[in-house]
Amino acid sequence: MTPSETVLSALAAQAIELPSWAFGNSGTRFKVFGQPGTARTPYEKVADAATVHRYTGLAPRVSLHVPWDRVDDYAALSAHAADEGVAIGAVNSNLFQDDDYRLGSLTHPDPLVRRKAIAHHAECVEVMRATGSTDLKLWLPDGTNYAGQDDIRARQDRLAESLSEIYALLDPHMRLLLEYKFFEPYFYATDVPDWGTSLLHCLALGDRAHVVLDTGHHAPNTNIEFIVVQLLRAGRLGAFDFNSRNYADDDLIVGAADPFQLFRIMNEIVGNGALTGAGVNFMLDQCHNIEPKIQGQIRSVLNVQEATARALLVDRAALRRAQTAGDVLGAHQVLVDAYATDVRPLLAEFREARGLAADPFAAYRASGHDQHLAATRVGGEQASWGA
Ligand code: PSV
Ligand code: MN
Repeated sequence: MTPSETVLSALAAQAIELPSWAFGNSGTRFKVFGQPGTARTPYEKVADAATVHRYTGLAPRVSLHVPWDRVDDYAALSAHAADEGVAIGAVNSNLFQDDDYRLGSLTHPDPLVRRKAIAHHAECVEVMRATGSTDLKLWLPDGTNYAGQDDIRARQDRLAESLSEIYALLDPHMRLLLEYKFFEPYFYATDVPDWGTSLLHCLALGDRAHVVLDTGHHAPNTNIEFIVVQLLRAGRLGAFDFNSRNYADDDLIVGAADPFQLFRIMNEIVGNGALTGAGVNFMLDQCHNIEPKIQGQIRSVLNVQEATARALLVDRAALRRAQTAGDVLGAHQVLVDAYATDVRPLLAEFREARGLAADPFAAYRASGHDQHLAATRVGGEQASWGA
């Protein structure tokens, strides 16, 4: 294969998983804004995700969040996804919206609350069986606000025990993905604050437990690509939750705040051969509070594709030579050259060769689909974060 054939075949294999919740209304603790045409049911969220895939060819799966996406018949939801041309991806449990979880979920001092939180995962595993999903994704809001509020060590022990019960619920082909976040909603001690804590629990669970790296879940200036390399090296990078942050867990469009960071992450993915076949699920975890949702998701997957194309253009032989020679700025320049390349013409050609629009974002905006949804999705209740 010529170098450009290698780039094109890598791009052709790329897959990004969309979050169902990106298609419902969302907001901040100040306000949730409704938008005309917002999906009202999990079926409509899946249809919107499929629209993103039809325009971009990049998003063949959609993650569910339970109970937000609770339906009577998950097999029917899965069949609907297949009819629309996509599949159900990861199933996210929800441990952050129940009164019982005020003092924690899987770490709660009361065994009855822990039991309830574990049982919720049995429901999620049933959803996985019915939909063909293979990834069970957990994020714990658990933590404490005050020194002495609870025993830090005991919480870790309870967490390990709860996780092992959940892990035992999985079928042999299923994985457990454990996300970390350094703060919020509690601020003194978070029970899974970082990749190291998540990794320790995953290592104790077994080889089907992997870490989820949400790009919005780090302190400012954290070197995320370093974490990517560490987890790849350990064989435990299970997934990304891609988004952008300016200040906190902003959940903005991936690549919007810092496209160079996204490039640096994808550079490590490509350089370490993890774009495909390494078990990394490239998911988005975003909310579109003020921008149109389908357009926001199209923009997002195209941003990831552009960053990937640039990463694929890095001259790795030249990079290695410069690194070996100790040529500090020469090595840096190799990366900057790839990052500065305008990959839009290459991607336009690539898409057209696959029967897609050269510019899927512009094509979608011109299609009138948003207006069609606004005119036809009337009545009922729009889906919303937390509903
Ligand atoms: C928590 O902030 C998180 O990143 C987890 O992935 C949740 O499931 C998701 O956000 C909810 O939007
Ligand atoms: Mn996340």
